[in-house]
Amino acid sequence: MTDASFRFTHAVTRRPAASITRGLRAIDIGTPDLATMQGHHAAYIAALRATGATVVELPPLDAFPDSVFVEDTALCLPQGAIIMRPGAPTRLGEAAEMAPHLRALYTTVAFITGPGTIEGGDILVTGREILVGRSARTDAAGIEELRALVTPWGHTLREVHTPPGVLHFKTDCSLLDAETILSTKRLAASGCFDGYRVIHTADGEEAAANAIRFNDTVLMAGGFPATRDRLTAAGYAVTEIGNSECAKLDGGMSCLSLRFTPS
Ligand code: CIR
Repeated sequence: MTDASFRFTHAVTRRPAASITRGLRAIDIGTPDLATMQGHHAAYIAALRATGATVVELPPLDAFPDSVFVEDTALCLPQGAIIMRPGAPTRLGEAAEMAPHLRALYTTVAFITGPGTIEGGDILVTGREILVGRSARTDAAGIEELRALVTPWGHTLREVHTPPGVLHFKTDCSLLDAETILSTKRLAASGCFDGYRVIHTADGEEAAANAIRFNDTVLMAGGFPATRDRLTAAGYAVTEIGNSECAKLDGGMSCLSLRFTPS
């Protein structure tokens, strides 16, 4: 068991672009407001920095409306970084934009070359394994290409399923410590976390499931008091961050950063 699943020296983020108003969304519940999102994004970065980590802020990429959601472009492991191959055609180019920044920080950078697709939002690294949810964005070929890369690095990859109608596996779950998962009841019911300690999101607060454990704090979206109280009662230090604008694009806490300790 290792703390490497939630202790990090670095995070990479990208500022939201003005084109965020054209970001992908499953259901249109309103257009995100750039200024409000910038404020939330700044608070998010401040919370990461408050843990002592180095946080890289990349400039906005107007050509890619969803590029603030950097998590989907790479998987960062202690042994190296792997550039993903997003399943959303409008997001494919974001991966190549991320590669040079990770090359500057990592000795080893590998690539998912296709034809399969895989996005970081479908990947949960725990203290003992890598869980990958098959979804509308992540297919069997993408998962197998990732498996071939991480197995020689000593990781065990387990394929699981993202609930129907849910964008990414991690839309519905987060790692709280090496052995503890925050999950919606609908996802945990699949049995994919059997053997872990699971804390459920409160009923009606399923959107709180996408949180991140980053060093000594758990960043979670504001507005979910019952789930927040469960986490604090379980002993976690919680930082709440506004997420109203990212939520309009199906984004949450994990999507906004790549978190790692480079090797
Ligand atoms: C998308 O549909 O790709 C973006 N609007 C949201 C991506 C959220 N990313 C994540 O959960 N890792």
